[in-house]
Amino acid sequence: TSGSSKSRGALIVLEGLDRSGKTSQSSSLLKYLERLGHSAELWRFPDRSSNVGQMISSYLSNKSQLDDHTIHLLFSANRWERRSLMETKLKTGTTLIVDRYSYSGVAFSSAKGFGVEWCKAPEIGLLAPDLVLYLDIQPEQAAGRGGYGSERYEQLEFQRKVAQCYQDLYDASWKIIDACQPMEDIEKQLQNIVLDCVTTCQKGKPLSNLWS
Ligand code: NYM
Repeated sequence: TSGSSKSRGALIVLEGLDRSGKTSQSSSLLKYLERLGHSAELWRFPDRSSNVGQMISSYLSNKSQLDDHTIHLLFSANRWERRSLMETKLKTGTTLIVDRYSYSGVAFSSAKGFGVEWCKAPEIGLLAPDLVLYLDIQPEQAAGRGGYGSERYEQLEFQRKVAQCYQDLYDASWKIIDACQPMEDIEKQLQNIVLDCVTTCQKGKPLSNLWS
């Protein structure tokens, strides 16, 4: 029941191409859950605040070069260094809205040509999300949204490959949301799905690990 100290929080992940609206929708979801009185936090990966995160950040802004395998493993390490805190938060009843997770790791690296199984391997044992929300947008439309910044990967040709890799990762449990609808419509759809998930987790759905 709501308010029970034993009920756990939900692990909710937003995925999508660059400029698909994940970041705005994540903050909007956080406010929504807080308005309803839920304990919730907004997380994002890469988490640029750690030492590993700073290496990633410097790579993304083209201030450093790294071997493609190395950066893949750093993204994964950046999730591993938050795993235990993530579990504690969830078990103590805080819902986490997470802007990008292992699926970004796999989609962006397999878009470089790595095998999906190789990409997934370092993610095995991280917490499995209770819900994956995919903000679906055509790469061309995303590119037209105020343009990409100067970060690595923010190029149409590459985003097309990433879109294909995301498609290869989809399973029936993902909620695919058309990211080209008016923002308020997207918000409403996400709110309904998320509330449902939060309730299911409160009722005792067990936590599990990737990659199943
Ligand atoms: N990215 C993100 C990866 O390549 N692998 C990962 O594991 C994660 C979490 O980093 N273009 C890429 C996707 C983005 C970039 O993300 C930075 P953001 O959401 O722009 O900070």
